Formats: sequence, C-alpha cells, structure tokens
Amino acid sequence: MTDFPFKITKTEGRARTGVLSTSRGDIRTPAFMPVGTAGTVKALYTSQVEEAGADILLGNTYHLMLRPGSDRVARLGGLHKFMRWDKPILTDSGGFQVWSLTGLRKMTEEGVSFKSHIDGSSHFLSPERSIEIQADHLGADISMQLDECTNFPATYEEARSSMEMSIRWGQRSRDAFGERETQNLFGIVQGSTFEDLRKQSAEQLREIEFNGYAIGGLAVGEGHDRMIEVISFTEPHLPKDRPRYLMGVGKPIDLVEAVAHGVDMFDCVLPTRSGRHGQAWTWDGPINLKNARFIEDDSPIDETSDCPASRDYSKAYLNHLFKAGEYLAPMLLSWHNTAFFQSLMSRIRLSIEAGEFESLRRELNGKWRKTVE
Ligand code: PRF
Repeated sequence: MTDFPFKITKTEGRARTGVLSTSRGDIRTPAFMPVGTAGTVKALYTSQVEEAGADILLGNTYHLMLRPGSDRVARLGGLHKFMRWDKPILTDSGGFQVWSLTGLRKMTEEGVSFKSHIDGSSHFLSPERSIEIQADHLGADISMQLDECTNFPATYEEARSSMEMSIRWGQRSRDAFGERETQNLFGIVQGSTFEDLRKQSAEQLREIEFNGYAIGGLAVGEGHDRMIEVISFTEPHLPKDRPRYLMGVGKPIDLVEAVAHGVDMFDCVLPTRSGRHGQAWTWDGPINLKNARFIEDDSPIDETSDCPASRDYSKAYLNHLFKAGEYLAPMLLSWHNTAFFQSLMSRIRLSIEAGEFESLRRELNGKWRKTVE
C-alpha cells in the first residue's frame, strides 16, 4: 500500500490523538468529517466549512454517479475542483446509500443492482466500479471498499453471510485499487452485534491490508450502549497504527464515547440536517430554535464561539427566520452546528494531548447522557 503516515502523538486509555497526512493536507484526529453528499455541504460555502475547522469532507459515490454522473465530474476536473474544496475528501462506496435510499435493489455476489431514487433509472455497482468512480472519476483521497451494511436486527447466519460477502468485496476492491501514489483505501468491518463475526471480519481485512479500517453496520437501530459495546469488542482486533473510522456517527455523546474506545474518524449528516430543522447543538445539549421560548430571547447560541452564526445572531432572530421560512435560517444553523462539532473535536484532541480527556468525558457525559437513545 502507499505510504499513509498516521502519527499518534498522545494516547489516554484507548483514546488517541494524532495527525493523518495526505497529499492534500493533514487531518487532525480524532476528526469529524462534514457530509458533502451531492458535492456540497448543504447550505454552506466550502470556505465556511474550512473556517469552522474541518480538515476533510465526505462525498458520496451513490449520489454523484446518479447526478451529475461521475464521468462528468471527471471531465470537469474531479470533485475537489468541481466543488471548490482543495483539502482531503473521503468518499463512501455507495452500498450503504443503496441500502438506505432505494426500495428496489438486488444484491448478488457480483454487486448490487438498484433503481435511482431520483428518476427510477437502473444502475449497477460492483466493488471494481465503485473504486473506478471514487478514485479515478471523483479523485477521492480516501476511497471506501464496497460493502453490505447488514440489516438490524439480523440472525447470526444472516450477519455471517453478509459479513463474508463484504470481505470478498473488500478483496476485490483492494485488487481493483492496486498501488497508488497519493490515494488511499479503507476496508469496512461488518458483523452486526456478534463479537466473533466482528473479530473475524477485522482479522481478515487486516490480512488484505488497507490504509485504514472503518467500523460499519452501526447506528442502524441498535442504540448507543449496544453500539459502544460493539466498538469496544471490535477495536482490539484493529491495527493500532492505522486510523479507525466509525461510519455515519453521530451525536456529540456518541463521538465522545467512541473516541474513548479508540475511534479516530467520524462522519454524520446530523449537524447540517438538524440545522435545517431548527435544532442547535450546544455545550448544554440540543435546543430547538423554533420553540416559542426563544421568541424574545436576545442572547446568541454561544457568545464565546468564534463562529459568527453562533455568536452574532440572537435566538429570537433565528426563531423568526425559521418561522418565516427564510433561507438564512438553515444556513445560519448549519453553520453553527458545523462549527460546534468541529470545536467539540478540537476540545477532544486538546484534552487527550493534555491528559485530561477522562475529565472532559465525565463532564460531557454529565450534561449529555440524557441525549442517548
Ligand atoms: N457502510 C458504508 N457506509 C456507511 C455505513 C456502512 O455500514 C454506515 C453505517 N451506519 C454509514 N455509512 N459503506
């Protein structure tokens, strides 16, 4: 595999902080990747995402292959140029989005056939095709293997055969990826909530050799405590010197607890999606700006923040914008939430560096425990 330097500078218990280096810049870990599904972090300029402190964005194979078409993005110079973001991009392989967004799909050993949620047209994704789209067309700095996100709940047999197919797809993704100078490929551990399947999945992926290892198949209805338990028994089987990425997670409390169990990277639509619906994440927990109690609240969401959306606009103004259906409402709140998630990651990194992560974890659990499912 290519050289993909990951330098861990400090650990505290199982929590780690460090720097992952790519040809497009460094990623400080633990890192939260804002989601730029369709070539945009919804309602934000890339400059705002960068100023908020994000070192890397997530893009989606599934959405971009359907619209505008990944070959078109390639002809236009690749995803970084297309969306005006010159820092690293990680792309998801498409399997999960097919699983969650399309009703009609057919899985075979070869790959997955599905109908577009946009216009019903037929498409096919195989491990090889997904790598071509991510690495060759979009130009991702980190591509993900094609996998199958196992349904939850699953019987042991269902989880086993699904996990085993993901391993075979992992090998095919790895073969299709080959050796590349500046691009990287991550494998994805599956196995539902079964400890021996997670162990087997992690061990077999390690043998294939990836630049990093994701934990997939979580945050699909198992709940916070179960999710953390699965991370806890999976982590010892992942190589210490490679980044671990928990896919599609999560709430601030999930991030803190997953870091405590050895996770280095995250992505989630939560900051932007909840921002579009009036929900602001704060150090005291989530609040909904549409709530009548904010009608004449002249205070900002967070006067100590250096994000203008958090510091310079009153809750009363945001309440008004949401009620009036103004475009600025989701723009400001997506901005605030994106900056909040980045400041949380920054506080986590600094606390691990200072040997104070456990005390931060206790403090945040005290405030946020009630937000777990
Ligand atoms: N696989 C992939 N992407 C994902 C997941 C997965 O299991 C999840 C699970 N929450 C989110 N995104 N490829």
